Amino acid sequence: MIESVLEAYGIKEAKPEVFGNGLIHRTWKIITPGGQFILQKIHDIVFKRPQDIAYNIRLIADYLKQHYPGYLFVSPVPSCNGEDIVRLKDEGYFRLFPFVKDSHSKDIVETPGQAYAAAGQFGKFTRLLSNFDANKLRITIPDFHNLELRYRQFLQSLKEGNINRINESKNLVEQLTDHADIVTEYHSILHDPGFKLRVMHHDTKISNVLFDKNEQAICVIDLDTVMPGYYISDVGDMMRTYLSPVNEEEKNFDKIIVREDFYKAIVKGYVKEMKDELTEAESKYFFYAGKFMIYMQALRFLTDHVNNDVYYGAKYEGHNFVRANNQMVLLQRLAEKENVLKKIV
Ligand code: GN1
Ligand code: MG
Repeated sequence: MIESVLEAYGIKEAKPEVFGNGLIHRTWKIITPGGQFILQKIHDIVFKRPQDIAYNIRLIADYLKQHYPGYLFVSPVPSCNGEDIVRLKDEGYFRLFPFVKDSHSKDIVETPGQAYAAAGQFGKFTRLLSNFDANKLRITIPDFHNLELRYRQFLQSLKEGNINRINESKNLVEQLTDHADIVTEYHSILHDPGFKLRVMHHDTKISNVLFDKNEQAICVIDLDTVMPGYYISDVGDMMRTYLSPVNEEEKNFDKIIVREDFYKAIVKGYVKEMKDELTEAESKYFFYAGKFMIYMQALRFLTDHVNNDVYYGAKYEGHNFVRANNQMVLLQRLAEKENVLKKIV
């Protein structure tokens, strides 16, 4: 399969290696005598119109090239036919990126400096696109971070999902419904004119930032979910994934802690880039951003568990249940620090 894809790019001799650990796409590093690449197979059940991803990336690439020619933006390599995305019959959609020389990504945030640098990169991305009309972008996943919908899907799964799993999840279901005020608050944001619809990345985990040899953050990658959205999505997902030294896969929940210095680093790094952009209303929602994203991820994991893991898949029995409980614990750890953390902004 990979060979036929690479043929479309005129690449003959190549050594593919499985790369990264995203939950949705499959990714390979392709080493050829002429250079290194990243090949991705787009998950076309999740992204129903892969062409829309290519369209968005092209639009943004052109805008940035015109207005900020010095900004490093990783665009797909065109195929021999000049396409940004290649479709193989019966196999699906693929795209190829250049592998940025001497770059590496990280799976865990080890220092506040890294959190600061990453937050700066995501803030900069949105800032540079602040005069670009976000509504020109195509919606690659409808309602992706619509918390009201995620909550409804969660309630729906409790009616139609796997009965045994629902019964076993009673405790967590109760905790999640107890926090439904997070959904109510989201509703008020939607109707608050102080909140601007901006170009958001929507997947700000640390592995979506490239670092160079000197550990400087150089750019953001994985632009499939770049869509119009609210800044709480990006800031919140950084909190969800940088605050704790362990991620959603951790089964020993004692290891889940919220590191204040990392919180501070996220806020500082983001604000450094976005201070002139954020409205007064938005600036009050940093802490909420963390709650919003952690809560939504807990809902999504439990919904998927109850729906027999159709979306995220599971490597072992109860995998998404562990992930959901993990995120719920993280939400509690965050809530415990509310007073301290709110002083930081
Ligand atoms: C998915 O595929 P990956 O790992 O980049 C998901 C994110 C979740 C994340 C949780 C399109 O991202 O929304 O936050 O898993 N992406 C999609 O790890 O659903
Ligand atoms: Mg992603």
